[in-house]
Amino acid sequence: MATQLTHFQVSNDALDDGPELRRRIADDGYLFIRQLLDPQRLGDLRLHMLEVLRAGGWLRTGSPLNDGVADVAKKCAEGDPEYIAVYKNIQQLEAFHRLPHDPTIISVMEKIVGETVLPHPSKVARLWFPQNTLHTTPAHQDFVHFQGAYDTYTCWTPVGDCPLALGPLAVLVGSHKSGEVFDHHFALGAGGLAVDTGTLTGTWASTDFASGDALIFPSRTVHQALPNVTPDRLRLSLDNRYQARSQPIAAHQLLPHLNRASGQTWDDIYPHWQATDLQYYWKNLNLTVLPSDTTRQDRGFAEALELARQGNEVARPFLVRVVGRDPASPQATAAREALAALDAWANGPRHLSGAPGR
Ligand SMILES: O=C(O)CCC(=O)C(=O)O
Ligand SMILES: [Fe+2]
Repeated sequence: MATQLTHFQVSNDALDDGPELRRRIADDGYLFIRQLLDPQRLGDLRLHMLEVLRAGGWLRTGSPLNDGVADVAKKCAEGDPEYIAVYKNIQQLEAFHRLPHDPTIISVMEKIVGETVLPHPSKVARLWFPQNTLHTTPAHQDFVHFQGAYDTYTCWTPVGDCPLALGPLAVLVGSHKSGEVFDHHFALGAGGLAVDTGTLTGTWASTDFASGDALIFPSRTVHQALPNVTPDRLRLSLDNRYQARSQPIAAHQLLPHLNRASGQTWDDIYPHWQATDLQYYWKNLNLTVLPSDTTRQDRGFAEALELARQGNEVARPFLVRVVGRDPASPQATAAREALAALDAWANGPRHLSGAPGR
């Protein structure tokens, strides 16, 4: 990331002006809106989420719930089995699925896409530990993960205040403009794929977020998280996706987030809810559903294996995670072999032919 970080332009003045919102997002690749969401509603969701984290043992014993003070001994990252175990309980929260349907967000999204909007059924929370900056979300374009239509928009919002030190999202201003989906390569952090920002020009922008502030960007804007450099605070956030209902959506966006790792289905989630109006709300909408494409994810996995075989430590936490998640899977077998090769390098590269320094 460039050392220079500018502050977002605030777009509250244009909230009622669809053409102006579209012009700004087309120019800059993002919209930043202060207090789009009711902080009280987010505050309630925050407490529900923190209760789940406390039950999962993630919070420091005796600390005030709302402070979100982590027990750093429990730190884990998205995709780790310990993370998935707690995340499944977040996914069961009805308020977590309801908030992204808030009329104020829908109304802004409708102005941006110019027609009836579809909030993606897959709803996403991020629960980022402090002292875990190796796993900060790397620079990427959302299209590689969410696919479907290019005109899919992410709305990122912290659940609670998120000053720069807690690691909010940053965007590379104007990076959507080439229209390209850039090459992505294996990296740690959410999504596991990063774009090489060395080849991109532009200015990074972010800001201190207050609870209720929202960042909206289209699927080809390059963005990343800033590191959570607080000593002990968890960063909680939501990132949900929206598109015109008439546009195609990828099949995996109709399933619970991280279901491939968690095995969680909607039928596991819905029994915990009071209301039924948002259950399977997309079923009768006659959507165009595209098959999911895992080519980039498969290539990232192959790169991680290759890095380990070459003695590069960077992929170790990822490969350990793959083994821990489903030890009987073919991916776990490949990951175990690559980890054995990595251990051989670590324990005595001098004894291996072709080792560095020979
Ligand atoms: O919150 C994060 O760290 C990642 C979020 C992200 O990449 C997104 O909202 O698209
Ligand atoms: Fe993203």
